[in-house]
Amino acid sequence: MAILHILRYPDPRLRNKAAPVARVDDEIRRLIDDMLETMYQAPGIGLAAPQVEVSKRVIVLDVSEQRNQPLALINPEIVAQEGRETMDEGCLSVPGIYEPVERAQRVRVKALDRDGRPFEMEADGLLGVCIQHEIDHLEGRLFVDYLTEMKRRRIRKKMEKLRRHTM
Ligand code: GNR
Ligand code: NI
Repeated sequence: MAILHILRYPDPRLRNKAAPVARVDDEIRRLIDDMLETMYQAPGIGLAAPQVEVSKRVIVLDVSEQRNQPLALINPEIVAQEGRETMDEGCLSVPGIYEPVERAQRVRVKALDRDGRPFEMEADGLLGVCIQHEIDHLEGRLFVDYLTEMKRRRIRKKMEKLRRHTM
């Protein structure tokens, strides 16, 4: 297993639309394991492949208290949603920033598991938010896109300044 490098906003590579996985093979399973290890050590509750420079439709999640319920979704699609709810969000690609974002309160998601088998699940609460946040990454969308232009500008400046200090 390996810890992967996480891209930071405003890196343009975070804006690419990720490609569907054509075949779930050992290479994809290795990617999932590396993404889980990277997510746990960050620490985060989710991670999308584009954040680690892999432009494929793969996401991992674990919102459990004990950090022992890893989930991997390949080619995930939201097939139904209901309600609206606002929760504070953060992102490993936008470290240190937490802002309220409104999303669907509940989603039904279709995906492939790590054996390539299709499954469906419903999610609300933190898991529901996280799944929507990760699927956004696959589309090149970030949670800051839901904020006002003024807030996004401020965050971008802060990230650019932070980068200059750490280089
Ligand atoms: O670790 C994360 N926490 C989080 C908190 C609220 C809403 C969404 C998230 S996802 C984030 C990890 C991440 O950046 N995934 O893309
Ligand atoms: Ni994120």
